[in-house]
Amino acid sequence: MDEKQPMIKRRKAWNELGHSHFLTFSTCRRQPYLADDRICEILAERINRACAELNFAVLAYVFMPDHVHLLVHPLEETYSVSKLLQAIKQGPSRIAKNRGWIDTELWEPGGGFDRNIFSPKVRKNTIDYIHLNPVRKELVGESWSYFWSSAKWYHTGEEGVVSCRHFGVLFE
Ligand code: NI
Repeated sequence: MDEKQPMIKRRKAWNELGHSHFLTFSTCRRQPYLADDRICEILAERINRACAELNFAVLAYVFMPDHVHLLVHPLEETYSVSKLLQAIKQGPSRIAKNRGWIDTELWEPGGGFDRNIFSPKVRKNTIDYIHLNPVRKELVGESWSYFWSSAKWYHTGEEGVVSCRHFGVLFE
């Protein structure tokens, strides 16, 4: 997360066709729970499933050890970001606790942040921002060598753990 990035609390955001949503949510007390690949795998699977069921496309994502950035685009006029977040977050938390991988909740209480994105330029900048997270934290030298992100897919076309889509019209 970058405090300089202006964000709107989720309850103040609104749903509107044509907007992408830049979602950010953190682990409980910013514990590095997502350094555990087992939890990341479950999270990726839940994102794929929730987006398919609720008709969202993922434009970009990164799983950092203590937070997640997800840029999604609703494919239907009526949609609920809070339902999407619930569908994404509940399962991994329950499973990680049941299996004894973590001893608190997985996620920080509250919805995190949801920023509406209107313009192609901001959408593109947001994708770059997401992909550069692991570089800024010096986890990797190049964004596309980070496993838990869509940077590699953007760079090489090789499918990552979360299925992403590109819509040219959103960037024109
Ligand atoms: Ni971040």
